[in-house]
Amino acid sequence: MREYKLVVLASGGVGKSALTVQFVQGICVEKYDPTIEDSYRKQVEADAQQCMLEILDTAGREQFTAMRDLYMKNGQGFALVYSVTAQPEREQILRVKDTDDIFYDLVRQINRKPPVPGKTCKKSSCQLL
Ligand SMILES: Nc1nc2c(ncn2[C@@H]2O[C@H](COP(=O)(O)OP(=O)(O)OP(=O)(O)O)[C@@H](O)[C@H]2O)c(=O)[nH]1
Ligand SMILES: [Mg+2]
Repeated sequence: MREYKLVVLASGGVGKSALTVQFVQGICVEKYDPTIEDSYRKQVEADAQQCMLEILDTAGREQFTAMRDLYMKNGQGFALVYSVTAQPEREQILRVKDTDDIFYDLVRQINRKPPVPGKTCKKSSCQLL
């Protein structure tokens, strides 16, 4: 089974852990407990195949961000999270895309761009490394 290394990134307190735990465990975490680093595994069917997601929920707070270079090197797909409040576009995007789950989309994006041995994308705008 193919494994996908997904990394959830953002500044502190915007909801990375809440988003990740909601996806992996289906529960809503209301308590704010700043993350140092948590990793989760979840088997899902995405892009018509069974796959194992390894999701790294990272630290947003500055004092816990020493490992950033390492998980950026090892990760394949990155979910950049930001806080959205009262944005009418958000509702429109969810309606048009008919989706609420970014992790399936990351798997699709990784599948579309298989890694080329010896080549690394250096573009700052490139999400798949
Ligand atoms: N109302 C509301 N609260 C949210 C939402 N997402 C997260 N929260 C709350 O915001 C607080 C911070 O959420 P976390 O998921 O812990 O934030 P984080 O980005 O993981 O923070 P760090 O681990 O410090 O980087 C928690 O109390 C959550 O319950 C949301 O979509 N709506
Ligand atoms: Mg967190």
